[in-house]
Amino acid sequence: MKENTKTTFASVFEEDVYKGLTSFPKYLLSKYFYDKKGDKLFQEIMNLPEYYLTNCEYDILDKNTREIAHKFNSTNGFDLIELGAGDGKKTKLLLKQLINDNVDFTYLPIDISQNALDDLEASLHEEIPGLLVKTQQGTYIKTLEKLADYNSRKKVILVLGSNIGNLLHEDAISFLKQIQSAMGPEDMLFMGFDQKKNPQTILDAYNDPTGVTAAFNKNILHRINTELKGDFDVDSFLHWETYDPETGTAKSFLVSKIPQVVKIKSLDLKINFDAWETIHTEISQKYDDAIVRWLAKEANLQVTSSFTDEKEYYKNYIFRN
Ligand code: AVI
Repeated sequence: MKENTKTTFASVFEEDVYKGLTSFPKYLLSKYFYDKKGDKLFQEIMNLPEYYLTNCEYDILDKNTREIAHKFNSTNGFDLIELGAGDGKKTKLLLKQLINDNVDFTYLPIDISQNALDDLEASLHEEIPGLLVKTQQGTYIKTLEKLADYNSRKKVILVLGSNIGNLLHEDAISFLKQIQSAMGPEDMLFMGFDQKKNPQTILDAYNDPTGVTAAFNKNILHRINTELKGDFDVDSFLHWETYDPETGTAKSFLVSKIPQVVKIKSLDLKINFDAWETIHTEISQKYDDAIVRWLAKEANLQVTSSFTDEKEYYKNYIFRN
């Protein structure tokens, strides 16, 4: 097998894995956590007591449903567009309020997973009769391009779960800019940002004692084994989390406990690992008002209001043009 010479790839996944594992230091992209097993593990993470993000955001939406629904409403009705809708548990709080208030709106949940959308649509029909739903399957980027077409009436764009935290600031700004360019003067962006807090609380959220987060992180190696014919000995890697309270950046790593050589057949690649060498797999950025305002300014957006939970662990901000 040759080393580091491949230039043609059968898929973007192949290319990204090749690039990441032939770089120094090694890395893999966190978007590849999410195959069927990864989706399931992430659902489990969201139910962990240590993973406070989900409960905090649920509380924020639960305690402020009326006020938020009121801010979203407009005389000519609106389209509520959710990027990365998932199971919609938190959004249902808002949807129920809007239906109870007889508001004229259509819910457009967007997700990469058609399965997730089908399940969501079925549960919405059952739980919230009368709700107008138009699901859209696709990546954020592709769908954002389409968003500009929904120009007939006010758009409210929802991005929950602090998903933006998995992007470096530079990429977060590009993401916000893309949303901004699809927004008219009446439109709103409602987005969740996990906040800086006691570093131990953050470390615990990403390093649960039951090992679900470790399994989630290691799932990327299982994916390489099954999809790219790799031979990672997954148990010889350690899940490791760091948090830098100065930058607010939590980072996940997989650390090789032994010196080893891993082969990936589909990539015609052999990768050498020294003992304790790392693969960086994810960032989960934590924010404060100053960082959020800076990101907004860079993307030509303005923060017009925000909502937080009792402990101020998490915040949802409303942005406008
Ligand atoms: C999806 N995303 C916001 C999660 C996070 O908190 O960064 C993914 C995750 N990684 C480990 N635990 C949860």
